[in-house]
Amino acid sequence: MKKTTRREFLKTLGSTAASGMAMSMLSSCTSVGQTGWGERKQPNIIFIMTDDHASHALSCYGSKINKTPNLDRLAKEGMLFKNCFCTNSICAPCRAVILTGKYSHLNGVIDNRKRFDGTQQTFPKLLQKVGYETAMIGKWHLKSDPTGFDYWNVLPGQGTYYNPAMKEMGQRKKYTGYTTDIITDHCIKWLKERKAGKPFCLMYHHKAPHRRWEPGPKYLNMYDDVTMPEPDNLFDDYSNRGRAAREQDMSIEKTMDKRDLKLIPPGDLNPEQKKLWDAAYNPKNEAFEKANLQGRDLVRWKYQRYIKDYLRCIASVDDNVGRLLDFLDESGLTDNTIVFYTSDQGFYLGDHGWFDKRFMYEESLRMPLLARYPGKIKAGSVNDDIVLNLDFGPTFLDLAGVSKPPDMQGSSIRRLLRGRTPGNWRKSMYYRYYQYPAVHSVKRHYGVRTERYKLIHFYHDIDEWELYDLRKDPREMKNVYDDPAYADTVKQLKAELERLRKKYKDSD
Ligand SMILES: [Ca+2]
Repeated sequence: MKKTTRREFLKTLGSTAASGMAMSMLSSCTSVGQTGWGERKQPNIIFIMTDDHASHALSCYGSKINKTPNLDRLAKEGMLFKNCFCTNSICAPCRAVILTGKYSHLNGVIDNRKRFDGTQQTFPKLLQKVGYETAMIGKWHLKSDPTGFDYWNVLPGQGTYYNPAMKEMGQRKKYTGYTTDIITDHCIKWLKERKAGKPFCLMYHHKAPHRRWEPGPKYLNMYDDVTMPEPDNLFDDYSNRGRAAREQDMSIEKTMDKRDLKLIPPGDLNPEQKKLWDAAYNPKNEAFEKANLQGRDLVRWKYQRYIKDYLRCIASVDDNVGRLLDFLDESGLTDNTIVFYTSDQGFYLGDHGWFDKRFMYEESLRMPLLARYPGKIKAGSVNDDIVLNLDFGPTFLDLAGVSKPPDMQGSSIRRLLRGRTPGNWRKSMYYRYYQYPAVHSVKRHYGVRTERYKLIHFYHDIDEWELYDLRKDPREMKNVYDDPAYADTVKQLKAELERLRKKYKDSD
């Protein structure tokens, strides 16, 4: 059956909706006084997170390069956040911020090398205390085993795209197939088998579309016949910027290696998968070898190879999110489940000539954020307030009727979800990145972003300031820090930066 047909079918069932489904819907709610919505029932929460999915690769955010019909469904039926930002644009730190509602310097995971201290307070633990059944399935990436979950089944470290090993409640098992499909299978299985009578919080976390962007068998030839539009600054020469932009090591031109570019196949394919892979990539690679490209032509080829593989991975994510949303429809869970979609941070899709993340520049600072709660969040609504990954934990707690512990630093976005932004909502955000010296050579920096401006200080082996006027220069191509016309702005932003550092207790 086609998706729309199935949904229409369920609608026509109306209140008689297969009595079993109705029962499961009722039994998955618990009365606990009032939740943040002023209701007596606690909603179920599904928190979908991907890894490195930039918002400009979602069609609901205006992507020029791909379509994401199932993710768009969440935007169409819920709210899209235009200005959701991370506080430290790299994998493990983002995850630790989300779990704790605290900045990196307080939760301890300042970079990917640190181990998460699972004994500390997290929102899943607090949800458990008020009766939620909690599960964490997919990419975890925090070194220590998950805590605060009744069930967990996670990829060790980064995990693999094919035939993944997973650690289920401490036990390692190996699976055959494509990881994006397998993680979704586990989520649907858990939803079917969870305890009746309890509201739930499910963390459904994909590895995709993280480097090395290995597409699933279904999409190995997707986009073969199209040429993707290039970003306008693919050949950025970093003039008008500082040393940090010039000295990074994350360019398509210089950093991408043969495995990234699929000139060497992935190592973990089984013979059947390898056959499909070779059939898809060998002819493309032979044509490339023959063409003997140089200079800008070579960069252009690398960009095409990279972006197509990245988007092929996203196509599988989109399919699988659709599969999960269909399951919610079929099992009568849609109406009492709030679904969030985000990515641990943004990514460069050839912008500035780069891939990867880390910088406080827009493409990696911004996270996609979609939220759907039928009848509660207005369908097709858009919010442009400054929202942070720091806010997710407090939001989930608020939705469950739990007040935020005083040491959590974010704020619940519940009122934003209702279309009523409080008058005192934040007008600026604080950012800090630490992982240097390290892979990709992005220098340490911290900064402040307001609706219009961004001030960044690069430090450690450098002492350089950058200021961008985002209204005039949304692509951040010109540092105007030394422009006398912005002297007052610099002064104000420095004061704001100090205020935020104090507020968030970042004193070093
Ligand atoms: Ca990431």
